[in-house]
Amino acid sequence: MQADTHTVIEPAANAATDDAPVLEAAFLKALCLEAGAGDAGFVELERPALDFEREDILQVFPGARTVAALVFPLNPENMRSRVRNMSSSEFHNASEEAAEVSRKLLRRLNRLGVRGVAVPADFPMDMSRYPGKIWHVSHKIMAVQAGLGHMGINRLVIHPEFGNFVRLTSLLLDARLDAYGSPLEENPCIRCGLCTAVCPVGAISRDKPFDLMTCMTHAYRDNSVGFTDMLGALVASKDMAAFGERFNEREIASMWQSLMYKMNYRCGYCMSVCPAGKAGGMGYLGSEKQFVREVFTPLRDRKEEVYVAQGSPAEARARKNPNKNVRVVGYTRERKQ
Ligand code: B12
Ligand code: SF4
Ligand code: SF4
Repeated sequence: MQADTHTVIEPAANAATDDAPVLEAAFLKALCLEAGAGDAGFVELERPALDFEREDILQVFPGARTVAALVFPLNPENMRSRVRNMSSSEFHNASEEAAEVSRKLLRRLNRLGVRGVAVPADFPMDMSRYPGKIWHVSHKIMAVQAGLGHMGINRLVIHPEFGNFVRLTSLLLDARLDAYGSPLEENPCIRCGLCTAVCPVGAISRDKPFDLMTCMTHAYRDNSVGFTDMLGALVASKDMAAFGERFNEREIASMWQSLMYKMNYRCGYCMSVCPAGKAGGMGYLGSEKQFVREVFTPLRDRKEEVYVAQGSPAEARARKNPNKNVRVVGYTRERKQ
């Protein structure tokens, strides 16, 4: 369908109870794909599954009536590479792509009389709420509700075609649509357990909730938590040698890079090893054995620093792997490593 052959449906022709502009869902989806999204789906704001999300969404845009969930495929081989800046840069590039496409879409929709807000895929977030919930829209929930995929055991949304290799974002629109998406009947997760096995700190398990703090302590070391730790170490260290015990040269360089450029993700292995979905399936490279040898094992055995809280189950898990240099974090504690 040509995206520019349809415009707004007259509100009177629809069941809408207010004077919101009404769009055809098929038209809006075509517009999203034409603008560069890999996939798109839509959710009405009053859906009960959004009860917990609605207040924050209305804070962002009081006129919001519809959420357009957008999917931007990531290149799987960047995400699987053991040279991890390949995956960090792919994340950032996809976020920029998502922002550009969202802005383009809003300009087009504005000409049709539809207003909206483009929500960032990730950062910047609302630091006035730190250390609380600094994001206002949970893109994973929007994508699931729009029928674009389901969360797997790794808590990432797996799209049937692109696997979990997707950047997600959302547009909040004041229009209503003639039809909305609904969650897919099947979850693409094949419950292979590779994500639980590769996580260096044991943040993912089949039967327990995702351990946000454990993941954040390690994967987001070069974010605000690690930065605060670094400031604490600076204040508490009597000289450069003492500071060097807390932050080695490699760690300082990594933090510098995050501050100067964009955040360096320390991990994301649970995404790298996921073989679900069509794009993930290609990861088996013809054979599960080969996939484990070429993707899973190099990440599991990668020599690297791993960040954990003292005495935590994450510390015990990380210490079992001889390839990991376990670093106990927290500037309030005395420690030697
Ligand atoms: C906060 C956040 C994080 C946090 C928490 C992760 C999480 N599971 O929520 C941390 C810092 C740990 C994190 C890490 C990562 N993230 Co992140 N993150 C977000 C953010 C900002 C919000 C996520 C969210 O909506 N959480 C709330 C709900 C939906 O999450 P949940 O999975 O249900 O988990 C929660 C519940 O289990 C709850 N919970 C835990 N225990 C209990 C117990 C009870 C009783 C209850 C009720 C709830 C509960 O706490 C969990 C955390 O909030 C989004 C961007 C956005 N604005 O949406 C990106 C996002 C989810 N992140 C993303 C990615 C890629 C990552 C990383 C791979 C980054 C990296 N390279 O390290 C890792 C992967 C970690 C993982 N396996 O989930 C992508 C996911 C893409 C996809 N395919 O789904 C997103 C969507 C960014 C984007 N635009 O693409 N992230
Ligand atoms: S790695 Fe396996 S178990 Fe984990 S989310 Fe992907 S398919 Fe599911
Ligand atoms: S990003 Fe790393 S630390 Fe966080 S859950 Fe995934 S594998 Fe574990």
